[in-house]
Amino acid sequence: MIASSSCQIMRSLHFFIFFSALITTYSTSTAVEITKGINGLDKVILRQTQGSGVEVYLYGAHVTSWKNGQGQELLFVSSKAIFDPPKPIRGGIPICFPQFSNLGTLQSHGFARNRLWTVDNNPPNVTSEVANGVFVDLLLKPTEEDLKIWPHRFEFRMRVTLGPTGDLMLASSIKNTDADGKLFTFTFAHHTYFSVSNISGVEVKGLGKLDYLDNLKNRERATEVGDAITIKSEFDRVYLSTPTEISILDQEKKRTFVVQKDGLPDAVVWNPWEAKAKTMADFGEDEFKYMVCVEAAAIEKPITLKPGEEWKGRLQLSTRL
Ligand code: TA6
Repeated sequence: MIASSSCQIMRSLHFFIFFSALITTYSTSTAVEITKGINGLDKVILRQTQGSGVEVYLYGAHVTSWKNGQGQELLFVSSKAIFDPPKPIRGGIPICFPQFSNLGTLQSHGFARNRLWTVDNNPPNVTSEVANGVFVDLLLKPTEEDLKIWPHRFEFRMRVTLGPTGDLMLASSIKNTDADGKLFTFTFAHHTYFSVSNISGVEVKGLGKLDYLDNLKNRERATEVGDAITIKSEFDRVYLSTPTEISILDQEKKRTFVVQKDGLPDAVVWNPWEAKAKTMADFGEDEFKYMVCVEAAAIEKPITLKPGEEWKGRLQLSTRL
């Protein structure tokens, strides 16, 4: 669709009005700001009065920073991360869609993480899901190029909300907007990289006694024997049908991350450890000690949407001492 110049002017005027209104509304206590990040890539910064903050790049709708009220960074981003499309950003919260890992014909983890999303300046509802929450809506629709590799029309809307106490919420809605009656099927993950003091002092809780697929053994199915998971070597497992709450204990910092999820039945736990870390150009050799991925996901049972149907998924991250 070729937009006329007056229509483009109107749209950017809308864009400007929406953003200045947003900044004005929130400038006293909380803030939403769009600015330039690394390599000039656009990013949105959300701030709360008590000092917490979130940064999300339009490139990949990729959250790259989540800070608590003391300004401490809670997410891991590699010192070697590349902010240069089409390379995905190593760290933060990449979105794996419409394919997790190599579960299909697309590139690893699909294409949503290396596409440019737009800010939705007419969000369906302007009420935050939490009182005094500050949010931004990001939108992804397939380009003609995308349709060549994945011939399905969809609308992916993700609302990034920072709550008044610093909780981070990612609410996703994916609609099948195909006019020709074609259904589609996808797998999904929020590939969250948590920043930890030292992996040797980390415990992941809530996945005990569950079945999992071991990605290091050709997705062989097995059952978790322990209650709390500790990681002492390369680790890459998809835990199936997990509880809606998982926690990650960082003993050294005496900090617990709480992962709450809806519509995302599975959870991936990943750490590349030493040898694999050395093979990753955008990852520091010893950085495996300072991160753990715990990924809210829908993998075992792919999601199928008929035209007009919508899937919703929700991730809420918080910390407790
Ligand atoms: O989520 C775990 C995983 O699928 C691992 O197998 C590993 O490949 C990791 O994701 C990173 O994938 P990436 O494509 O970002 O290098």
